Amino acid sequence: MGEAVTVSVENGIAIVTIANPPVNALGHSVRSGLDKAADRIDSDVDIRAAIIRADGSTFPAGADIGEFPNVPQPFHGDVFDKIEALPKPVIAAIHGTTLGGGLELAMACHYRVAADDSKMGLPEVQLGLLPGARGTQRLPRLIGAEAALGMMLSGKPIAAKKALDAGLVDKIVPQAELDAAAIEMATALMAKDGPLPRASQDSNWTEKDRADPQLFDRVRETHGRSFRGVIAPNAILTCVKAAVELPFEQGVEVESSEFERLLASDQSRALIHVFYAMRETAKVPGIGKETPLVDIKSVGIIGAGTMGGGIAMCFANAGIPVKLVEVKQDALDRGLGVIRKNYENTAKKGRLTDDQVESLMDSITGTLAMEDLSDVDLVIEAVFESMEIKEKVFTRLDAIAKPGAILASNTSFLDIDHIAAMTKRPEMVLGLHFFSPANVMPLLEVVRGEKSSDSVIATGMKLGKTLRKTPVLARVCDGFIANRLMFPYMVASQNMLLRGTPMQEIDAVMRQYGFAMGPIALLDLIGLDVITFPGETTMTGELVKAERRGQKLNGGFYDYDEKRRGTPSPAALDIIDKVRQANGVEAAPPLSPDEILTGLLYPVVNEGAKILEEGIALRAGDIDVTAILGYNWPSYQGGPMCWADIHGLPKIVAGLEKMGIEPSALLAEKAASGGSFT
Ligand code: 3H9
Repeated sequence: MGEAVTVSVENGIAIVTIANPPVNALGHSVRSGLDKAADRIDSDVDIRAAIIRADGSTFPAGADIGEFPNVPQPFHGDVFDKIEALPKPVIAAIHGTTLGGGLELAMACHYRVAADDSKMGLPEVQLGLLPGARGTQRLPRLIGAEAALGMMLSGKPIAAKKALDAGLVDKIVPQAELDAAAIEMATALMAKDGPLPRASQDSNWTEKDRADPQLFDRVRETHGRSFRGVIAPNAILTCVKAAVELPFEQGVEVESSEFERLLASDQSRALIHVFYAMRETAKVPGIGKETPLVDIKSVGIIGAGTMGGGIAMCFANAGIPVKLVEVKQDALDRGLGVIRKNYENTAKKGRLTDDQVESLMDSITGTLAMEDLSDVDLVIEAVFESMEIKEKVFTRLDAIAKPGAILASNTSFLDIDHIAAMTKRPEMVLGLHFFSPANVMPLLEVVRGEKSSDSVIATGMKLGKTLRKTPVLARVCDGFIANRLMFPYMVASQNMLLRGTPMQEIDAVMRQYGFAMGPIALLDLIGLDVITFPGETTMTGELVKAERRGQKLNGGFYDYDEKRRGTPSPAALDIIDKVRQANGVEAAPPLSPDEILTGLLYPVVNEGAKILEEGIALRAGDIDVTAILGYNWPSYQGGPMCWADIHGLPKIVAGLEKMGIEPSALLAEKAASGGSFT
């Protein structure tokens, strides 16, 4: 491996090149290299200007996250300050995705020239952090506190053109001309005398911002949602206030202490875990670049209901033509109608043109003949969840599909191995479990049957990426990872309700934890009929019998007003009471918020441990990702397994035992040995 930072001098210009693949993260070697380069630029009389650039796909995409939670040394901010203090002009030549510490480095340079297709951002908030290398102090001075807060609170990058308009960069040029443009700029600057522009000393914006007393209230209002549950946004606000009100050096002190506080927090530990876990799911031991893939150029989908239709949209969106099969014309028409309506709604919001809607619809062909699937590369079955029906579908499909075609089921809990056994090609069968609505939800569970080939699994995982979803590999079991994991949560919440804890209290505790809605409201949203078998005498079964199907029809546990705000339904409370009596359950005093939280979450952690122990999931991080992407588990809690580690495994084992639930062997072992899941 070469040096992470090299310096060459040509015609009085020092060209400082960063080379630290894959994203030129500002790890120790890069920071030390930049520190030495700054010393050389300062002391070498032959150097009259400098350019900082990067090899590879991007200017640094940030600090090296792997060094956290330690405070890295030498500290980024100190190195950047040294660069800004240089008496010779320093130009940052920016390309790719210049993020976090990378943008902070660029802001410490005196000038910035950027490739016109590059992006710049400060995504630290997504890691539970803030831009801790003077970013909260330099950005408000360059583009104003309001725009700076917009970037820091959303964490979203902006395009080069917008950066130019905002005053964040001085010039944009086509990527191919970037180096030449930087050299041209340096040459012109060498001939010029006068003070260098230093962001830390720029007071234009701070003076304006000080004269705008409503600024921070306005920002709080505009970005209200970003503040929910998380601590980093308030810390960012504190730092930017300091940037507006205090001299740079004092602002830096505020930033450093806030950064270190966040770095030591559970939230950043959880979010950094999620960052790595999201990227790790795609890695499957034994499957690599050499594993042959099946080329998926066309797809068949059986069933044009909610799931089938949503899956068809995923493929159409990815530019892969779809044949959509139904048994009856009216069901097919209905399915295609729903798809069209979804696309038209997107067009109404301005996110598709009318022509795009037509061309997407053209890529989905409806048919009543399964025989039409004889030439597609992949078939996904999305029919009613009955093994009897699936047996018939797969037996027939096997006879129709061409040799080498992959046959997948979208079942959410049925046995993939049993389904595969209906065919003469079990090695070509797998589960592709989408979450509803399939065109929106970002998770894809790829379910590996006993006989699924490596090539089929590799193709399934790749498909996740093609469809812009995060693929997670699961083995066969009832409910795979996400649904199996959350089943105890749903059961526990209903037991609490049955024993007399009010529904609104159960839901409030879980909202407080960070879920968008609590488990009881979630049941109403999913639809009580969807989760209940006909004739069931459970609470949900009795509610369905009373024609209460949830939000969509007559309310469920809650009654809903026209704004979909729920209040506990007296009719539902009556039904709960009857079910309680019929089952001989005694009402107990309502549980405390802590008892609700642990009563709902400990069983999930226990199930997660079993999923891991049985090899259903490859790693604890995969379980966390399925919970976050499939069930909107708050990412700042890290998912159930990371949360368990932070919360304390011995406490969870003791709590489970008190509830009369046997802790899984893996959980008990980890708790006893001081181990952790993540
Ligand atoms: C920060 O800067 C704090 C400072 O304010 C203050 C300091 C005091 N570090 O995503 P990909 C790895 S906080 C270490 O698949 P893409 C990644 O894990 C940082 N590793 O590629 C993966 O490894 P592997 C603020 C990193 O092309 C590989 O690179 N910056 C980092 O889809 C490829 O990543 C961010 O939060 C990193 N900073 O997307 C930016 N970044 O191959 C985070 C990536 O072993 N990064 N890796 O799985 C990104 O958003 C995307 O990676 C990026 C490329 C858009 C750059």
